[in-house]
Amino acid sequence: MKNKLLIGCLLLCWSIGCLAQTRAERVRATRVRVILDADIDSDVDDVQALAMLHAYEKKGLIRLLGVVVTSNDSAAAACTDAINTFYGRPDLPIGYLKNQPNLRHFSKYTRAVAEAFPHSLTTLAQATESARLCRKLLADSPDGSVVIVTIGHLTSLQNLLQSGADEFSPLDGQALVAKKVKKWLCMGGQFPSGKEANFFRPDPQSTVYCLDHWTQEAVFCGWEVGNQIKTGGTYLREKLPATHPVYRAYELYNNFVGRPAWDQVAVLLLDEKQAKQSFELVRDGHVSVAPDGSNTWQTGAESGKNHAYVRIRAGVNPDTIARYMDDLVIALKPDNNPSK
Ligand SMILES: [Ca+2]
Repeated sequence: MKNKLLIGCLLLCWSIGCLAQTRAERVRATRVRVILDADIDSDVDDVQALAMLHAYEKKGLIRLLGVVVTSNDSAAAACTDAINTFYGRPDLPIGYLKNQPNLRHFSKYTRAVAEAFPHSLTTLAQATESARLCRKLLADSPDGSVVIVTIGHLTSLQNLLQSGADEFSPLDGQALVAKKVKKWLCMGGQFPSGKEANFFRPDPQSTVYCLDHWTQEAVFCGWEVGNQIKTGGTYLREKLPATHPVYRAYELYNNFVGRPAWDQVAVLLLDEKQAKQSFELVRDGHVSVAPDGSNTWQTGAESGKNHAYVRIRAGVNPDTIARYMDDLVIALKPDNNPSK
């Protein structure tokens, strides 16, 4: 009798454990899946943007599938791996825009961060070609489940759209994106018109191509939005330990003078509640890009495009948004229990 009771208890515990596990798996499966495409090199906002993504993953808002590094800085991929490893994601896939003729080291912080924090990606040969990694991550995802966040120039995204069928999917890049991607969040352009670096440097043709061939929803975070939001100043210096990669990156970049949060705006949009408090979306037109990378918001005309651009909501103090961004990074404790 005692044995039967014991077996019954064990079966009950096992069932409860299975139910809990199934619920956890369901929650993980329904999180927005995110691919970040960043140019972690000449500016430091990419670093905080990546840290915010790790924070959102720990909060259960997203599932970070991988990071594409669209940069010609030779230490950018290693720096990315070091940050991912710091946040308990040493195996997070990293893609790299390969075969760049002008590969060199020029960033103020990438090599130093890579040298100071453990990581396993030590040569670029270990990184997957960026478009190939995106194809694999998209093919492995449910339909309409992925958000691509670009916070650098658009060469890798163009390569994805131009890619052909492979062992991951029989679909070409444009069809694969149309099937798997829900939305593109893009730090790029200036609104309602202007000329911004991600769109014109070094590859404006890729911007024109991506805008022409993108069929899903696209939300643009223009230069003028992040330019009002300054993070990475003395507040971050006082709150983070000096042994933190975000601390080191901002210290090396400009010693905590503060820096506009251009890239972080695109990441913040993943937190719908916070995004609604901070921003509004203008949807009365579409983005058009000239061959030199300058852009204009065309209102009214029927374009068939599902575009929007971001504005700071009236009455919202940009410093409040900056504090939210810094606090996300400050509150995020590194651990070795990744939420995969
Ligand atoms: Ca960037």
